[in-house]
Amino acid sequence: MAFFPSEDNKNRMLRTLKDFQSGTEGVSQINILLHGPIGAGKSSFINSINTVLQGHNTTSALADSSAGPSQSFTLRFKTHRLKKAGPGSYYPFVFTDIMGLEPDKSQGVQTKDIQKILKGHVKDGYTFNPVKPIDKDDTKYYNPNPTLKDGVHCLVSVLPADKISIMSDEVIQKMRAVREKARDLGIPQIVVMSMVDKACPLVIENLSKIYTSRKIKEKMKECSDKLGVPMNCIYPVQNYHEQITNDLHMDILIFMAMTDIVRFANDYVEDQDYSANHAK
Ligand SMILES: Nc1nc2c(ncn2[C@@H]2O[C@H](COP(=O)(O)OP(=O)(O)OP(=O)(O)O)[C@@H](O)[C@H]2O)c(=O)[nH]1
Ligand SMILES: [Mg+2]
Repeated sequence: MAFFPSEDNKNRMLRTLKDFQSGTEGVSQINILLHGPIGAGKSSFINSINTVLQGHNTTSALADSSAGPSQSFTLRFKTHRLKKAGPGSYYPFVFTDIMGLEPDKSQGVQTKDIQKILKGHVKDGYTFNPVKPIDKDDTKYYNPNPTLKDGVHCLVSVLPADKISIMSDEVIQKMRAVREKARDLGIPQIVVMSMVDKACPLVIENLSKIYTSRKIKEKMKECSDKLGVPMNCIYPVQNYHEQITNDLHMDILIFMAMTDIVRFANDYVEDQDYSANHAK
């Protein structure tokens, strides 16, 4: 890897994110959707981005440590904006952290709901009904005519490195179905592989070992095979969850994922906008 994890590199990525602005008319913010199994670290990833941008620990997306392993904490379709310095100022990207995907049909968000979210049909604040997807009759939360600004601009699949091997086929199938839908719509996607600290004993002691750890490579390969994505779309991270102070390597890994998410999403929005304007 030609990349060298230094403060300089970190600050460069921080600057890129701080300066980012959507250049597309009518689309003032980038919509990022996180999906993945229950407890994969989706909420923690949003908190971690907030932490690296602020430079100190935060808890905006409310990662929950008390929820049991089979009960998803995030039930509502809620978008999270990240605060910038200055009153009322926010970063021009928003995250939606949806309820975890469950193998059992009666639990977790339905694939059909996610497909509607991708297209921008579902409005902020909707509460998922695990036994019934949203439909047109829901006048409060269903948007029948979404435009580019309403849809998802990047799909982020979150997989926990320590549990990839034991994930059920049903969950993998659900994730693949969502990914395929996103692909059909041309939406860019990346995979965030969380919990790297739990997957490799060398990394637990010293996160800088992540760049050379064979175990982490193996786990990335497993993600790649199971979800059918190339290795270069997989970003290993350790989320902030109990650390009080910022760590250079944690920051760098989170920034590497985030700068690419924003870049891919922005390219997608520009391309869609260009195609729409030239089809007229
Ligand atoms: N060791 C470690 N723990 C993590 C990491 N990321 C998240 N956690 C912990 O894992 C648990 C689940 O994380 P969440 O962020 O709530 O997971 P989620 O995907 O939002 O879960 P649901 O909303 O229930 O689907 C929490 O107790 C987190 O503190 C990580 O990278 N390493
Ligand atoms: Mg959550």
